[in-house]
Amino acid sequence: MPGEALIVVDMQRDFMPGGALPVPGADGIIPVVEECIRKFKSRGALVVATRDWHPPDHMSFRERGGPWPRHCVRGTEGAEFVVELPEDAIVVSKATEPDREAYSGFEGTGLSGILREKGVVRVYVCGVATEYCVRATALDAVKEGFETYLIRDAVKGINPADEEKALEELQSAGVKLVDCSSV
Ligand code: VGL
Ligand code: ZN
Repeated sequence: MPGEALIVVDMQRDFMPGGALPVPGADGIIPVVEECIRKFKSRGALVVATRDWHPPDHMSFRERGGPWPRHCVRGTEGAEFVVELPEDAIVVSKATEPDREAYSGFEGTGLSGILREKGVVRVYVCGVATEYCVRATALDAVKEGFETYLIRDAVKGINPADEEKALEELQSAGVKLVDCSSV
């Protein structure tokens, strides 16, 4: 429906099993995410895909004292999308500056302006990782005033306990949980 956007968070090779920063089982949600994309596309919703798009010397990498192995370096194979996206999908690159981390797709990307300009009032979030970039993106969506849904069977976390905690926090913040089959 017009007024709706699906936000697909960081479905990139490095976050899949075998990648540089694997989210266990994340390849299992690929078909579900693709089904969501088809559904939303066919009902005229906007499809947004965020991507982690780091410079080679990003501050979040271990060699700079950060918490993560080097991942999703811009232009590399590891940063490529693993889901089929519609031609008119809006691609949002985040955490593109060496000295700044950004987990949220809204952070430093202009995404909220883009969505408002297109008349979006309701967003559905899916992708990885639930307790990092999905969490931050959904929380910012609420803060920006969008009616926010999280597609429970189309997200995956790194750590199950942290994922569960994030889902509870999101619900307290007003995010509603749905399944791909019920949207
Ligand atoms: C992410 C850790 C580091 C994510 C990105 O997409 O959730 N997690 N960079
Ligand atoms: Zn990252």
